[in-house]
Amino acid sequence: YAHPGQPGCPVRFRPQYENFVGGKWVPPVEGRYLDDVSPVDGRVFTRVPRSSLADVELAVTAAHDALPVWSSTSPVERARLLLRIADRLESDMERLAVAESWENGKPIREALSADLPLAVDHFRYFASVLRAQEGSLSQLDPDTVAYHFHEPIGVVAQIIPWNFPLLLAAWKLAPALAAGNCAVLKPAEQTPASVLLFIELIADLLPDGVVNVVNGLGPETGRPLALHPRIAKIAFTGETGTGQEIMRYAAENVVPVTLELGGKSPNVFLPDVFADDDEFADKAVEGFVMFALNQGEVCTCPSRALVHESIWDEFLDRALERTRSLVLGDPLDPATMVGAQASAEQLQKILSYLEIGRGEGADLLTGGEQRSVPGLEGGYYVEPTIFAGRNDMRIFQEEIFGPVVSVTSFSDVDDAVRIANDSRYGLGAGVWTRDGTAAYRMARAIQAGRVWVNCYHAYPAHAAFGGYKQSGFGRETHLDTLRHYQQTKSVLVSYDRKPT
Ligand code: TXE
Repeated sequence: YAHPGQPGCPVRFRPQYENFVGGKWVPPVEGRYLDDVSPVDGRVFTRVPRSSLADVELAVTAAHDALPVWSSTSPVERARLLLRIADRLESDMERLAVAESWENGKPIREALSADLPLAVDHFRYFASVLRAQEGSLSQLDPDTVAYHFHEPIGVVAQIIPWNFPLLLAAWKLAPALAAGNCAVLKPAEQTPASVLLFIELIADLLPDGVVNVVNGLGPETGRPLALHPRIAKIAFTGETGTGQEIMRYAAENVVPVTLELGGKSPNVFLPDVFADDDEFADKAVEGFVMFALNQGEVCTCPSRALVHESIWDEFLDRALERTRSLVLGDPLDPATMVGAQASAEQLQKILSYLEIGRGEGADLLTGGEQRSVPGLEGGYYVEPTIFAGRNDMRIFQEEIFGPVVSVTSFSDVDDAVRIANDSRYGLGAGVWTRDGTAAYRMARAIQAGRVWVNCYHAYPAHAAFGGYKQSGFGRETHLDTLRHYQQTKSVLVSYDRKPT
């Protein structure tokens, strides 16, 4: 693929974007903008509003203006809109994938095969669950019933990070709209443009004010949005520390929150991985190198690998060989498997953890350095890195959010569960074995919202996703999500003719 600005590239970014408020593109009230830098080459390629409370105010008002009509549309009508959004997105996947790759640094092969198709399916999934959802009725005595209705919650604030800009916009918007809410979405300041291209693509389908987008920094735009007294719910994905702040804001207005936060997910390899089936062994090694998917900038990154002591040497030999064969380079080259880290700050954070790992005595088995890609010298590239060490080291306990895996060994299933659970986080986990009993025991004992058995990094709609412990709460990509965007109204009716 050509880079934006080069002949043949399907994406042309505007030099400047605006907020999307009440169905219109609206400049920021204070007239300030932020540069948007591509991590591929470290250069500014567009700019977006640096919004303030005044912009948030406009967006929340526009959403409230749209709410009475939108919240009373029929499920059929809302489902139809979601399906049209999905079709529109699908018809322009290549352009959006290139935009996302350029802005976030992820390999185009991943954007095309995962981010975009999953986003499309997400809208279709929520169109379906909406149509299938029913209320309920309780008969309290022969003459008294309680009807339960799922009502929209109102205007929702949705704050998303930069690692999966389009997919996470879909994860947030699809259930919110399905449930009959209006949304004010704040993209991450590092990756607003791909979300804005998506909104531009579907703008004519959306009734004015149903979806609004305000751009800007967390404290200047996200904070006033989350603190706004007319917001009825906050959905947030990002760092655990920011999630704690969001809960404090929500407490001000007593509104519900769903949080999808950080992780330090264990990926456990049992002794039978190399038993006799080479295909399975290859699959397990592929599962190990998933730590480099999306450059490790995934909340469920399998950043701790737990390898049974009996297979330690053989497993690491194969894992090292496979890791060294990962192709790092220009994200828009379809051969690239590891692209650029999303921002200069993230690059610095990862490099500092490479130093921390060395400093605390972990064995650096491969990688460990920043890389320069010819022709893209300003970009942010880091070698896939494997450390061996102990679970009490910082590189095993803290979220690095880069292509870095920390490996340790275990003696039996109980030991593996103990190590896996020795973490403040509980988002994802992987278990690799042909032993069904061991897999079941481990999957049930590991404190994580999603355990993959003999697979990893699959995020289909129709399987609930979310955290235990400090990885947050609430579930996405599932019918459960619809419930987070609804209130239950019970109408208790007496049909008794006798006077009470
Ligand atoms: O996250 P933030 P950052 C982790 C990862 C990464 C670290 C920092 O370890 O290195 O977090 O990334 C908005 N009020 N994850 O700083 O700050 C912000 O503008 C309201 C894990 O980018 O949480 C952005 O839109 N909003 C994670 C969003 O919150 C605020 C994905 C996320 O930014 C705010 C990303 C505030 N006070 C990073 N401060 C995951 N779980 O996938 C910031 N924001």
